[in-house]
Amino acid sequence: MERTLVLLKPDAVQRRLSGSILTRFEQKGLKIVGMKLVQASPELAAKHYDVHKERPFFGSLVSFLSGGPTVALALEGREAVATVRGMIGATDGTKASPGTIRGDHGLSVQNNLIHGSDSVDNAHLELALWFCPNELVSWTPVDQSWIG
Ligand code: D4T
Repeated sequence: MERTLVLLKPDAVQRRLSGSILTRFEQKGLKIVGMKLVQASPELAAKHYDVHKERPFFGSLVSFLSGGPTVALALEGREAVATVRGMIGATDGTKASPGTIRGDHGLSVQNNLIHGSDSVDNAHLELALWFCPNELVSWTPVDQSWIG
């Protein structure tokens, strides 16, 4: 079982899409093991996007992610990292396939609604950045054996 970090970014929250996006993950069979509403500080947003700190869009990206509330999710399941990335779709909403979250809901590159960790190693780092260990809950859904 893998765990991955998902962020419903401020545009998803502002556009009242949090519930419908979360429903997709629940219906897929992914298990919520952490969930909270966070007003990210610019410092947290900058740490999250540290890999992009030399890029020209970094300042604007940090302002965007710290510009409103974000829903932080820790999701668990088999191949959770790749599964979530597939459900999210390409970075640019105009390139994201129909049926993906970005493909169904946006045209923007920066305001692209959602983040999902891109590797198991990054998932570990990002979960530690957004959640304290005691905020993650290990539990067994009653239908687990039917989900796989
Ligand atoms: P995240 O990290 O938010 O899940 O997005 P992706 O994994 O799909 O894309 P990314 O790391 O390449 O980009 C991170 C973040 O930067 C924004 N962005 C990206 C932007 O504002 N301008 C740009 O030109 C690019 C490439 C969008 C997502």
